[in-house]
This record gives sequence, structure tokens and C-alpha cells, in this order.
Amino acid sequence: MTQKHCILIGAPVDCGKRRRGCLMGPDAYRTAGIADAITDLGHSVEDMGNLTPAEVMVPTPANPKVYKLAENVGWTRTLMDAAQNAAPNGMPIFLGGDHALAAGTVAGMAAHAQKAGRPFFALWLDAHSDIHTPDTTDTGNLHGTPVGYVTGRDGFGAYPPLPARVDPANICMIGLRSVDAAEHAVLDDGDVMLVDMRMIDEEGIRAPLQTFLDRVAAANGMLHVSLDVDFLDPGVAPAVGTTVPGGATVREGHLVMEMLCDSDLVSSLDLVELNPFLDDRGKTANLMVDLTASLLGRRVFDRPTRSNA
Ligand code: HAR
Ligand code: MN
Ligand code: MN
Repeated sequence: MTQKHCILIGAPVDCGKRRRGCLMGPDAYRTAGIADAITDLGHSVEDMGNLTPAEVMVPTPANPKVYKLAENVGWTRTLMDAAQNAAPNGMPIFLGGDHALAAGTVAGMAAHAQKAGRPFFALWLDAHSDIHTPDTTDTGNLHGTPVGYVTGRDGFGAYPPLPARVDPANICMIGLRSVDAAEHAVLDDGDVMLVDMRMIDEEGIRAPLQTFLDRVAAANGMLHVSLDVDFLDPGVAPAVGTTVPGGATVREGHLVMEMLCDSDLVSSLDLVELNPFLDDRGKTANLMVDLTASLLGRRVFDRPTRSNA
């Protein structure tokens, strides 16, 4: 892949759900050596430190279950601006923080792509589809809503106006195994490319990802990758509040990242939902850093390993 300038942006967002701990995520990635892992691969890196949410006033949400609306809206404002400011200078890597942060990062990167005159695509690696709205969420946890926001669903009146709506047809979700009824209602007849765990069991993870990447390449698109810890199986990645059994293996995770590297299409990355309070001696933070390294070119061999005979 081409040499990158990686811009680490700490987003200690912890307001997207009730269980606390994701605020420690950015420092866990730093402790696990994310900056050295990147420079060891020949890229340059800068660390912007941790951001804080804008102070905003919001109306009382119609759905009384909605948790910490103002803080979520403030983070969205802050991260939307941070993404648009960083993207012209390199590849932003957002160190989460829970998945509520993606409302801001994805919207900001979509706005950047629009300014650059390029179509925008998003790859959502997650057990969950996160396409609720503040009105449809059963839990009130807004980390279940960022895809709803960026695709322009109704119900986000308290949020910043979307600078660039993301076309659902330009989103691919891989790893799905926990989708709520209200999410099915919008996904079943919609345009999002859905790759659930059964499909991965039956067909492997390579074929559907390649199909999506070919589409991004054909459109000369910019690709944002949002990697939720719970995409991975909790046996290998326990440090997450929303564990769902039956997730991706370590090798499936690496293969995705290696294919993304080969494609050279990725313009930005979210690392989300890491809760270091729940980790087992840093194993999840280390795995997330290793996956990032695979995305940026770490390989067992630098030459093709299959015989051409
Ligand atoms: N669908 C469930 C809810 O809305 C769980 C959402 C979990 N979302 C996280 N993890 N970002 O993907 O509460
Ligand atoms: Mn998620
Ligand atoms: Mn998830």
C-alpha cells in the first residue's frame, strides 16, 4: 500500500450506552503501542490527543429512554469537525470510545468526500447494525443509532444537520448476528449490503468483502471502516459491553484487514467499543492494534506465498 500519514484522534466517548469504561479506550490503544505499530510499517503518525465534546443545548427527547442526548450531540459536533479538519492531511484513525462516535466521524468523512468530489462508502464491521433512531431504540443507548443518523433517517432533529447523507447502497455490514425488529424493518427491504455470520460460515468472508471493494474501486470511492470490537468473537475479544457469541475469528479479522490493505481504498478508520475495564490482560486492545497493523500492511511474507505453477 502507499505510505500513509496516520492521524490518531482520541475520542473517549462513553455516553452511547450505560455501562462505563470506553473512555479508557484511547489510552489502552496507546498503551498497546498503536503508534509504534504504525511507524514500524513505514508510515508516519501524529497523535492529536483526546478530544472533548462540544457543549450543546438539546430539547427533551420524545423517547424518555434516550440516554445522555446532549453529550452524544456534542460529541457528534466535535468529531464531525475533527474528521473534516484531519482528512485533508492524512488518514484519521479514531480511537474510541463507544460506537456513538461514528455519527460524527462518518458524517465528517462523508462531508470530506463530497468536498473532494468522490463517492463515499462505509464498511461496518459489527455484530450489530446500529441503524436505530432515537425514536426506535428500545434501550435508549445511542451507540445503536449512528448508521440511522448518517443515512438521514428521521428522528435526529437534535443533532447537527447532516453535511452529506450516506447512501445506504454504499454501506456494507459484515459480522451481523444481533439485529432488533425495528432495525429489520429498515434493513430487510433496504439497500445496505448485509453479510451476517451465517453467510460467513457458508461462503467465507472473502467473497462478499471483495464484491463490495470492487464496487468501491469502480466508483473511485473513499472508504471509511468502522471496526466494532464485538465484530470479533468474545472468546478472542472479551473487552466489550455488548458481547454476542459466534463472532469473527482472529484470522477472519486479519483477512478483512489484509484485503482492505491490498485495496488501498481506506481513507479513515474507527476503533470502537473497546472497554479496557473488561479486558483480559490487554488481549483485546492488543488484537485491535494488530488488526490495525494488518490494515496498514503488516504481513507474514512480503511476497506472494502461493505457487504460480
Ligand atoms: N441494538 C441494541 C441497542 O440498540 C444493541 C446496540 C449495540 N450497539 C453497539 N454495538 N454499538 O454495536 O441497544
Ligand atoms: Mn456497533
Ligand atoms: Mn456491536
